[in-house]
Amino acid sequence: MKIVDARVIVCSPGRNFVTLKLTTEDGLHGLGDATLNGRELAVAAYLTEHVVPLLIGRDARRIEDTWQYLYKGAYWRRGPVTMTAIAAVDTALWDILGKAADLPVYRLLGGASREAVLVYGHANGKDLEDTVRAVGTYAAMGYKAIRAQSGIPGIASTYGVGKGSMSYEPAERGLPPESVWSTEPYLDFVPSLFTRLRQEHGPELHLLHDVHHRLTPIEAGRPGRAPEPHRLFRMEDPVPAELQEGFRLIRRHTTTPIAVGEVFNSIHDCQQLIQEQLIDYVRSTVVHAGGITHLRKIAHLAELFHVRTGCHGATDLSPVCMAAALHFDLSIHNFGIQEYMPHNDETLRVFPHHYRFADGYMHPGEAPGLGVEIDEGLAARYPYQRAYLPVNRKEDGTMHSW
Ligand code: CS2
Ligand code: MG
Repeated sequence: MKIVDARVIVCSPGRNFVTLKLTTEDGLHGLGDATLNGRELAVAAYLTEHVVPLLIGRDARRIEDTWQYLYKGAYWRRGPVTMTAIAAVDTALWDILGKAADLPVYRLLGGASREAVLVYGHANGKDLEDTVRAVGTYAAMGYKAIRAQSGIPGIASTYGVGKGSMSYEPAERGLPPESVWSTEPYLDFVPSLFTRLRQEHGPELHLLHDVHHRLTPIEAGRPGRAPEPHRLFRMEDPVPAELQEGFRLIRRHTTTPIAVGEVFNSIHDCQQLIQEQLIDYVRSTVVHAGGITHLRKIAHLAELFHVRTGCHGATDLSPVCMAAALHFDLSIHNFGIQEYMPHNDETLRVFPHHYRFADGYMHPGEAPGLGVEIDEGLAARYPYQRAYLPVNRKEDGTMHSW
């Protein structure tokens, strides 16, 4: 089953997406997401210039061997651009294999370990009461798990707090906007948010919170410890994770479960975190961590150490990645939770898909392969537009995030 065509499709139906489409001699095709927020064209060029020529003529069924060939054969290993490119190839090959076998990908991965995938939605508010209302809106839509992010008195703009719509987009078109961060008002504010949320919404909802790498390990102990009586499902990205041993310090100060890893691209980024049981959820997902093949290895390592998965699922991950993540989530034993930020309508039209949400859970559907396609004609109507994530500085002008 030789690969005869490999094409990179870049489109921007509200935000930029890079998609790899592989076609085999039998006329089957598979899709892989290759979107790296704010650096999209680097991956597109890596694929077009350096990977596509290696794929033509290869047997599409040799998924593991192709992964190893692209990873080890390049000499230059790891890194977000490389691993996103490899992920796109890997995802497209699983899609093709599913179509060839006439089975949804989760069945190729060992079958369903659960009936459906628990997801969390993003409730954002400009201030505390607005956030309390937003959590209520998500609960009314059936979400069982909700991430609460709020504007903070004393901080002009807070990353991760949307601008009122259900599908806010963290990247902004043009050159990167800058925002200013101040730790003290944040630390003072966070405990009141969770006290108020439990008062209003009771004990049942799973409540999550994302710190977006803004703290040091000792600072992170406080927003972990203070809400302990309110049982946070988890605190995400308390600190940047280049220094994996830094999480030892957080562990000493709080029993709130810790999630990290949306920026990880390989098992080596989380090996120590997992083996020392310094985290509870690993957030890496298909598109940025080398595809389904590599993410399964991360999950299997994590399973040995009581760490569960919690795949990144923001809008910069295309519906192709979302579908792949749901097949992965449904199949692996140590699944924890899946992030879900619905895409805008244009994106959903460009990527027709079978996955669905109902009552707080998602399912990838039963279509062969991933169950997602790309409407190339429609995609061509949305050309690439430069966009960046905001840059964050401290009040004295120093770049933030250590
Ligand atoms: C966030 C994202 O979804 C999350 O948890 O941290 O908004 C993230 O910052 C973006 O996906 C980065 O591309
Ligand atoms: Mg996050």
